This record gives sequence, structure tokens and C-alpha cells, in this order.
Amino acid sequence: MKLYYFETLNPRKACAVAKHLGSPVEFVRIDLAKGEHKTPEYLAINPNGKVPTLSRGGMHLWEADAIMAYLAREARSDLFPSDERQIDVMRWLSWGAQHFTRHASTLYFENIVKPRFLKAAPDPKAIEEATGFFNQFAQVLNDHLRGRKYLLGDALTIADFSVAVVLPGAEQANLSVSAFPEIERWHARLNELPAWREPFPSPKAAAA
Ligand SMILES: N[C@@H](CCC(=O)N[C@@H](CS)C(=O)NCC(=O)O)C(=O)O
Repeated sequence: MKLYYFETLNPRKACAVAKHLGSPVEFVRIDLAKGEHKTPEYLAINPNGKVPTLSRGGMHLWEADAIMAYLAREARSDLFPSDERQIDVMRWLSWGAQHFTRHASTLYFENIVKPRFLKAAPDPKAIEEATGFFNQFAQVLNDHLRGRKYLLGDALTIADFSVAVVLPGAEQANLSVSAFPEIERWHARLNELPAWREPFPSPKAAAA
């Protein structure tokens, strides 16, 4: 299996789960800065021209959440439970994509990507709107996490890897995480996992 990635948010989830599970994947770095995700070869396996992608033989799976679920199922891991808890995992994956990660991503874009990579000024209106929504949904997450180790309770799942993906760069993106102590506590727990702290292969290993 090949896992195509770059050191950005969505591949982070897939790489972290692959590392955490010890999945037998070959990590293949796709340099977005060099446009390697827009080559005909890469578009043939992911027509969206985005990372990550998991390839196995003729199967090409895109969407980081689906890749995490695939890897967990392959490893027969409860990271993606096969009982009724799967519904709850789906709930949090959907909530993350539609609400929490969505508005956090706007703040990543405005506060990091635009000034650093596009040499463009952040849009104050977009920042104000995204900050309002981010805080609204962060409060929901904070309240939910009270009394729970992870999103589903005692068991770590791919939902944690997915929803928390915006937290490692929260400070640079100006996400007001410090106002939400339960989120901070949860993230500190995730930071105990080596694969969460270091999700990507070292540049040396990737080049080998
Ligand atoms: N919904 C996709 C989003 C993938 C995505 O947006 N990847 C970004 C990196 S985090 C990307 O490849 N961007 C390059 C581009 O859009 O040109 C997923 O969850 O995998």
C-alpha cells in the first residue's frame, strides 16, 4: 500500500493513524509546493488533485477520513469500531468536516497560508466570521469532552484523530483554544501518542 501525503492538515490524520497502527504502508511524499499533486500521474489516482491518497493495487482511496477507516479496518482495530459506536464516529467525522475543522481551516488559510505562501493580506471579515463560528463549535466540543477521555468516552477512535487535526497548529492559526480547557486537556492526552506528535515520516526516511 502506498500513502501519498504532504505535511499538511488532511494527510496528517491519515499518516498519524497509519503510524499509530503500524500499517504496512509506503509513505510517498507529494510536494504541493512543486505542484506534484497536479501531474497527470497523480491526477489519475486522485482526480481532485489533493492529498492524501491511499493506493493498493488498482484501488485508489481518497479522503483522509475514509483512509483512516480503511487502515483501522485492515488492522482489525477498534479505532474504527464495527458495532453501534461506528455511528458516533460518523457523527463526529461529519461534525468536524462541516463545522469545527471547516472554520478552523478558514483561520489557517487567512492567518498562515495567505501571508506566508500567497504573499496576500488576511481578510479581516473572513477572520471575524470564522472566529465566531469556531468559538461556537469549540464550546460544543469543550462541553462534550467534560468527563470523557476521548470523543467516544474511554476508547480512542479515528474521530479523535480527525476532529483534533487542527489543534497542533492552533497558535499560529490564531485559534482561541486556550479558552477551552477540556479541549486543551484532550489534546494533551493525544500528545502522549508518539504517532500524533510525529505523524509524518522523517524527510530522510521518505527520501530513501
Ligand atoms: N477532503 C479532502 C481534503 C484534502 C485536501 O484539501 N488536501 C489539501 C492538503 S491539506 C491539498 O491537497 N491541497 C492542495 C490543493 O488543493 O491544491 C480530505 O479530507 O482528504
